[in-house]
Amino acid sequence: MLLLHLSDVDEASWATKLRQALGGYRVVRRGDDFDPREVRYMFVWKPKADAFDGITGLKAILSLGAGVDALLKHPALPAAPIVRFVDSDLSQRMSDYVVAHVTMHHRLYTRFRADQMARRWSQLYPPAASESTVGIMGMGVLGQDAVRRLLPLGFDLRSWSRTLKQIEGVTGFVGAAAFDDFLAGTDILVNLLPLTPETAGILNMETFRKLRRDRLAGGPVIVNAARGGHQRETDIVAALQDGTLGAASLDVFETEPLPQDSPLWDIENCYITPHIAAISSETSGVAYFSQIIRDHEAGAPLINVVDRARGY
Ligand code: NDP
Ligand code: OXD
Repeated sequence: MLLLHLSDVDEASWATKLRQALGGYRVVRRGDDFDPREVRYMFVWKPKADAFDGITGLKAILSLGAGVDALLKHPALPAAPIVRFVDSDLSQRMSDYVVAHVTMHHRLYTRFRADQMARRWSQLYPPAASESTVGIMGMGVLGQDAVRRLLPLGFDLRSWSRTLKQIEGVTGFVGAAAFDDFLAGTDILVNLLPLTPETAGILNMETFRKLRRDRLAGGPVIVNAARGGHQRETDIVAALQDGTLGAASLDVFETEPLPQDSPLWDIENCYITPHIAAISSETSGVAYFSQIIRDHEAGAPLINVVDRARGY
């Protein structure tokens, strides 16, 4: 039996489609009449505190989110393996966001928009893409897709990850010891890390001060599409105001929705989107998770299992 516990999405629609995809396999929702001891799979997004009450026979927890940081903090999380969402549609959407914001900042959008508003004709040539370095933190599923999309645009690319990823055309930096070198040559810093104790708060003033300053007019830029817990918003506000950063694109926030009184709303060179960089598609999600259940029921091992010790 599969139990859905999805918040903030259309759970009824997911249930209908999963029932169709899984044929005779029983799919239930909270409020249905079922014995929790018979639940073998749970499909979750933002599960409530009591989500796992009475569930004793789980084979796997299926996470609608690619990021599992919040799930791992659930106080009653069962020990069953967690399968996270890995999907080419999700990767494509995230890369769309990354490419849009990287190219916008590379072409000095903030500066020329301000000039237009002031009816100012002021020529300034942005560096060529090949002279501009995009540094991507996190070279997993999303980071690798992002570099695949950025490479043909001609950017100089560098990556930072825990273990070395050898990708043609991308200079790889590994671990804490190489972090400063990675930052020193980066003009546009893109964050696609998972939120873990090691990566929490990584987008802070100390990090911003280490970025390359002499390439992009206005200063280096950050693009955060991973988690709000990666950023120190008071530092971002200060860095945007004192010129340590030329601009920031933020899709995620320490508190979501971003509070009305956050100073970030009013900062001209801060580009805010409401955690929409990449949504998990119902169509591909249903295909992905139903296949996982079918395969696992037929004896195949689970795929894309979260390493709880690593935190992602
Ligand atoms: P992956 O698990 O595939 O990749 C994580 C990458 O981060 C890996 O390259 C890993 O290194 C690296 N990493 C982890 N810890 C460290 C560390 N301490 N130091 C250096 N590198 C580290 O994740 P995804 O690419 O699938 O997703 C990344 C995040 O994107 C998710 O966790 C989620 O928070 C966020 N997200 C945001 C969305 C949005 O709409 N805004 C939508 C979907 C996801 P290594 O390769 O060596 O293991
Ligand atoms: C995710 C997200 O982790 O949407 O999938 O943030």
